[in-house]
Amino acid sequence: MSYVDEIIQQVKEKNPAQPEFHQAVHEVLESIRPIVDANEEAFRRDAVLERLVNPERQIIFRVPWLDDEGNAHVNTGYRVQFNSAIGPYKGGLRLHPSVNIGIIKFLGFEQIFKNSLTGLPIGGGKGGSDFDPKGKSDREIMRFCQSFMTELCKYIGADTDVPAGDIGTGGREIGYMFGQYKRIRGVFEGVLTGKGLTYGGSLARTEATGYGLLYLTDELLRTHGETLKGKTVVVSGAGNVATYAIQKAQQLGAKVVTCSDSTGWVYDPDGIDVAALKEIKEVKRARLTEYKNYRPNSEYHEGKGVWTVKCDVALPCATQNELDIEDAKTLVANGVMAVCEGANMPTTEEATKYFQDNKVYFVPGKAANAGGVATSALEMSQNSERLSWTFEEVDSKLKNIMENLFHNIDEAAKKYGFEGNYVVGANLAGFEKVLNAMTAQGIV
Ligand code: NDP
Ligand code: 2IT
Repeated sequence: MSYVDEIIQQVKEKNPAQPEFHQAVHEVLESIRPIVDANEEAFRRDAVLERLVNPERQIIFRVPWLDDEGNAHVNTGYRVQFNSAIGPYKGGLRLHPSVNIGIIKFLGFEQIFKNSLTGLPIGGGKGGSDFDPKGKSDREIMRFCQSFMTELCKYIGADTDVPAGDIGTGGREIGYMFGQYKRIRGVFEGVLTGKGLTYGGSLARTEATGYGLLYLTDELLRTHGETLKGKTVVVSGAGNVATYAIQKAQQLGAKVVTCSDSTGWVYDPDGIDVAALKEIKEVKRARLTEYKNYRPNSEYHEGKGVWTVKCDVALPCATQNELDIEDAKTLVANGVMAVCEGANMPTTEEATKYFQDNKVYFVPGKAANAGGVATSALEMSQNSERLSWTFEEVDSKLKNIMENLFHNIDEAAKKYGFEGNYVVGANLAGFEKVLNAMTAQGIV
């Protein structure tokens, strides 16, 4: 059995009931076969793949907190410090009832290669909790965040591990966590990114993942002689990534006709009203059912359905495996030209292959959504030099990073004989740098 196949099997055996982690490992290891096969003996001797798929450290802890009635609740907290070959661990914190160790490991594993692709010095990590922020009061959120950080603060720091936001963790949660870190550790340092602007946050970090996704999508289309102007775009999600993806797509001349949350989806034939979306989601923290009150011409549907809408470009920006083979078939039948992932692993492996077989340009999340973490790294730089850059400065750096990133994965795909396969290109380019750093640092 080849080394790659052996490790894929080993990961499944040693990590049972972690299907998302298996999926992420499978996709990456399949892609890097050309490098592994060419170096099989040396890689086996140095256990390169075993070291790649086993996190450096996994921290699991109890998070007790009190609700507004004084009742105690217990959630589980996680931080997986996956790989620090190229820099301090970096990656978000997810707060969602579906969180478990397998989900955090899949996200942490993806983060290694994503962070490598940004070209910035950040290693891979991820964390979170099975806490459900929905329906909680502001004080309950604060008490949860404080309890979570009371334990997590022992393991993180500006030069060791720098968490940030992800699903369920936005500016409010980062603020409460930062306050508790500072209080316990007694240091004001850039230990988290996505901070508020009055205490070390970076301009454009809030917008960065969505904007970056569109800078990359625009560059992809231009490379193929197209632009976003006049294109119909379908977006899923209604959170941080989706909101700013919609905004930038509109600025670039596209018409975005959908968004969604976990209960339903909106079709707005006149184009999504971003101001209304922000008010519903960021201010009222309400459901998308409210959207119709702002836009009487729009439709609200229960359940899943954005992928049934005819479009040129599809941008999944909600969660993992939200776009399956049936969705892919519908999108292809409706003439989709490009699919770029704003979320992490939103497309199943079967659906991904279907897009590629049908000549749809497909860019995986670890490349397409890297603008968020890249801008987090820019926030770290600003914190280190105790300066703040202007919005334009950060935004232009972000644009540059995304354009370079796209050409790097395009080149890597060509170099190894997989022209146009951006999944393979992203995994190979991301892996090359991590491998180089791991090799130079010895067996650690
Ligand atoms: P938010 O919490 O701001 O928004 C998430 C959105 O996705 C919400 O509309 C939510 O609906 C929906 N959603 C979440 N889980 C599910 C589910 N299980 N089924 C259906 N819908 C769901 O998160 P973000 O926008 O920050 O993150 C979205 C995706 O982007 C995630 O995959 C994240 O890992 C990825 N990402 C985020 C980055 C960032 O900087 N924030 C950077 C790179 C990637 P509801 O409100 O009803 O739950
Ligand atoms: O998935 C991701 O890249 C994020 N949630 C952002 C991580 C970060 O450290 O900004």
